[in-house]
Amino acid sequence: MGRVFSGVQPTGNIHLGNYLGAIKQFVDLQDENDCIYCIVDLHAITVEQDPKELREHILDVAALYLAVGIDPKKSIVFVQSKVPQHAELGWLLTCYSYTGELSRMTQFKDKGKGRESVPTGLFMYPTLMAADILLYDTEIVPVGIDQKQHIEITRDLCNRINNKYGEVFVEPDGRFLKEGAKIMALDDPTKKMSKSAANELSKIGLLDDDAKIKKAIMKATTDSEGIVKYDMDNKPGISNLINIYTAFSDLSVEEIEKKYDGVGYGQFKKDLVEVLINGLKPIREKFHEIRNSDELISVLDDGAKRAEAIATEVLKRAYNKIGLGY
Ligand code: AQP
Repeated sequence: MGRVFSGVQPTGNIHLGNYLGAIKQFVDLQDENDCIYCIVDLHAITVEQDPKELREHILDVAALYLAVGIDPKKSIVFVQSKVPQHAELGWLLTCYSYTGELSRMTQFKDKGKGRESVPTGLFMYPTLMAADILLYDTEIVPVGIDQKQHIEITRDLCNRINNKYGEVFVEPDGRFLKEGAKIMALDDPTKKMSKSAANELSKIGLLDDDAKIKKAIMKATTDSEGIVKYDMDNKPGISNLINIYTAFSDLSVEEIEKKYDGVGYGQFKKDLVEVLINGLKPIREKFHEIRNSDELISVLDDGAKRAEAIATEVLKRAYNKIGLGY
């Protein structure tokens, strides 16, 4: 049994990458561990957000957490901005971080690309993420492989402070799924699937309707070979689709290759559409049941209370060791 923490930004329709890379693990971990799952709205404002949409997206992510199977009786589910200790510890960690290491973060470089000046919040994203994790004495952080660098800087900050002041924080570790952990954009399989991508057909949201799922898969970029074979380096498009197929069916990669040997991409894609529609339908139905219920708000209120109780103790420990306050 270990302490698990992770979060998702309420920045849009949660897609297959968020689900298969991260959220599916959240559900798997909750029976054996002490899990805390957050909707990280303070992270969302590192890029521009419409206030009304942001509020909607916060509740959407919360409802999706429950719809995919996170059980609030087993796990704490809450919204980051409801627990002020995240921002407090974020500031503290900022004081122990260096501009050099923060400027090497690929997410910062990607999101700031081509801009003369970027919001400071985008630059300090990793120290707030480190605070989210360290605030709960977290041992395991289930995230997509794209977050590896952020986990490393969290560990560095943890060790830097522990080496200076004694045992302040628990050192966390990332939990990444190996095979197929990163789901790529459907229109360009060299880029990761992303909520903020402009092309709607680059992604499939867990709440997308059947017609959109069909259109995105049928138009997904593959190659001209027509051979259903897993080879991420040379055939990233079809390999990405195989990853999605295997995650939503009982078939292994080898079984899928065998099933479509000599058949071509057309039938493969048609079957994948069916597999996805069947896999996402129950999630969508559950989501609509929960989304506007009072139950959702009471789960979040209760989660924030339970999270704050833990966060208060850890922050107090950090302040005492560092000599803050009196
Ligand atoms: N394409 C992906 N494949 C696998 N895992 C992914 N994750 C994101 N994209 C993929 C994982 O989903 C979790 C939640 O992500 P997030 O919302 O905190 O931020 P993100 O990584 O920045 O996700 P997006 O979709 O790309 O959002 P935007 O466009 O808003 O920045 C994380 O564990 C992440 O690893």
